[in-house]
Order: sequence, then structure tokens, then C-alpha cells
Amino acid sequence: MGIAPKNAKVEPVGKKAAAKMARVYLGLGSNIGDRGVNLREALHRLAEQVAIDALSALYETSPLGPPDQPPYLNAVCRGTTEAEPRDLLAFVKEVEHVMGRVPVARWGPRIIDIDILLYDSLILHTSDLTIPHPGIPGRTFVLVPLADIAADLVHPTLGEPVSALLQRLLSDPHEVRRVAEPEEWYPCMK
Ligand code: A4P
Ligand code: MG
Repeated sequence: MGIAPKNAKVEPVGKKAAAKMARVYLGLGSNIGDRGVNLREALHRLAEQVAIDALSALYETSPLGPPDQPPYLNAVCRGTTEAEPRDLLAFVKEVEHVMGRVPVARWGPRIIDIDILLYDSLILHTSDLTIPHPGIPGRTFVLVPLADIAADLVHPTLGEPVSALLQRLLSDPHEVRRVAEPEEWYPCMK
């Protein structure tokens, strides 16, 4: 058996180095089919890579985008994940795909939309991923559910808490109606 050099780092036998966990907030939306079932299925599938620990109430919201589409159900969840940002994007896109989402016009109707709203306090701009999600400050259908679970969370680039961002938006014409409490629409969050 060799002797370890004096300053060598000795890993404890049988112990894996702890993976870095990130805290993420994901926005969920659906306006086709049984919207509640779609959101529940998305949460169920997300649990494969994201340990979900908080969930907003469920909101019915008027559509942003082409007006001739049904209203949305929207919610926001919080969780922890070992996935790096790009891998998390690939994973949420895969969940959308498996659930049968087909590409339509931007902001067109969809079975499921999963947006990465926040990833720790990361600020990232690449061609296919922007974090924080740029829609956060302008959308009541994101800020209202986000405020349910993270009212005091300070937005990494705007430097203001979610509650303050929401206050500014009270004149947003998009209707946001609370339709179910978290434990009512997703009983496993109890
Ligand atoms: N992408 C970049 N950053 C992100 C991020 N942080 N999270 C890229 C997720 N995706 C991100 O998204 C297009 C591309 O954005 C992705 O391929 C990814 O590389 P998409 O989901 O395929 O298309 P989209 O959703 O039509 O476009 P976009 O611009 O992401 O729209 P949003 O912002 O998702 O808005 N009205 C109501 N009431 N409720 C809604 O939930 N949602 C939308 C979609 C429109 N109107 C709505 C709602
Ligand atoms: Mg999207």
C-alpha cells in the first residue's frame, strides 16, 4: 500500500462528494385540453429531476398573445435540482415534448409550457436560455403565483423583491383569478 503525500486530500471511503444543489422556480402554463390534469402531469414528470418543495395556488389567466385562444391555467413551483441550467432546459423541453406539445406560433396555445424563471441568483444570457426569465416583471400570470411562494425573493437583476414588482403591475389588464389552493389542485404537496 502506498503512502499518501503529506498534503493529499483524502476522500472518505464510500462517501460521494455532495453534488451542488440549485434552487429553482419554474412557471407552468396550459390552455389546451384538461388544463389541470396537464399541470399535474407536468409536476409529476418534473419530480424526476426537481425535488419540488413549494407550489403556488392555481390561477386562471387571460392569454397574452393572440387573443383567439382559450384562457390559461398558470402556477409556479419551487424546487431543488442537481441539473445544470442547460440540462434543466433540455429536461423541461423533453417533458413538454413527451406530454405532446407541438410547436406553434410564438405565444400560441399549448398543452404545457414550462419556463425556468429563476435558478439560484444566476444571471445568464445565451442564444437559447435567458435567466431570470425576461417575462417575470411584465406578467401578472407569473408574478401573482410567484408571490405566493416567494414574495420576499429579490430579483437578481432588478434588485427588487417579487412583491414590489407585482405592486407596479397592478394596472396589467390581464385577468388573474385564483381558482384553487395548492393542496386542492395538487394534493401530494400537503
Ligand atoms: N428560453 C430562453 N430562456 C428560457 C427560460 N428561462 N425558460 C427559450 C424556458 N425557455 C427559455 O420557448 C421558446 C424558447 O425560449 C425555448 O426553446 C428556449 O430555448 P417555447 O416555450 O418553446 O416557446 P414560447 O413559450 O411560445 O415562447 P416564449 O417567448 O418562451 O413565450 P413565454 O414567455 O413562455 O410565454 N398567457 C397566459 N395567460 N399564460 C401563459 O402562461 N404563456 C405564453 C408563453 C404566452 N401567453 C401566456 C402564457
Ligand atoms: Mg415558454
